[in-house]
Amino acid sequence: MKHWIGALGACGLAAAVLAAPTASNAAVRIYSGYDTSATGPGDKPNSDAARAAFAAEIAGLMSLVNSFESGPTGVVGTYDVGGGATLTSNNPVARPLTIKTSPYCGFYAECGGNTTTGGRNFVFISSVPVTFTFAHPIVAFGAYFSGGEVEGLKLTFDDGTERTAPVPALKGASFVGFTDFGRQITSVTFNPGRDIMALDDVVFAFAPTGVPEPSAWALMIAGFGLTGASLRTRRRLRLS
Ligand SMILES: [Ca+2]
Ligand SMILES: [Ca+2]
Repeated sequence: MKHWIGALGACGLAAAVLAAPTASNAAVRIYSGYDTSATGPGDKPNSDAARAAFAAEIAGLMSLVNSFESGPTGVVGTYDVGGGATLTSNNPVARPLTIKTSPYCGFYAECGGNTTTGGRNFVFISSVPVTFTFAHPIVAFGAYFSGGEVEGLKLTFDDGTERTAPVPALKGASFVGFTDFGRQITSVTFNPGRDIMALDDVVFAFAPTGVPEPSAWALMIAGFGLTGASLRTRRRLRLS
């Protein structure tokens, strides 16, 4: 879901944008956790712990979450992720981008690739890479992946470098995220190899210099604010 907020959240985010990353963070860091026997969105503690650690590191930056619950489903071609970000298939003719709805039990241990508590939708990935393109550069990216049977998850950045997260072959659920505060990242490609998988609950944080001009904030910030509130709520829920 792309979130809408009130004025309070917007104020908090406007302040948060001013917080620059620290020098100690200027390196690639990968966060990953996996749960081989995940049975549903609420049954993936290792993945959730990885996401919590990732969320804590980007807490000072403007960020956005999309759980694919409020957009179109079925074959969608290009998906508007929000914040100037889009998601497309690298082979849109043979394997156009498709949003599926759980339950879909063909390839996922949890009987559906949705990892959103209370949600149903997820990105279906079948043997063709998918690419996120960011009009406003990002410095952090993460998502839940389900049904993976390839050894390691490969993420390619816009400069051609590739990161492989140490996630083993499994059919359960995993979270993979990275921060790279030293670069401006304008695209991230996820290559599933020959696998059929799912992707859901993507989260990314904008580079401070990539944030839109203040004049555009009034239009854009409404989509960002509850993201932070949502992350804080999740953390509170985990602590309780
Ligand atoms: Ca979802
Ligand atoms: Ca699979």
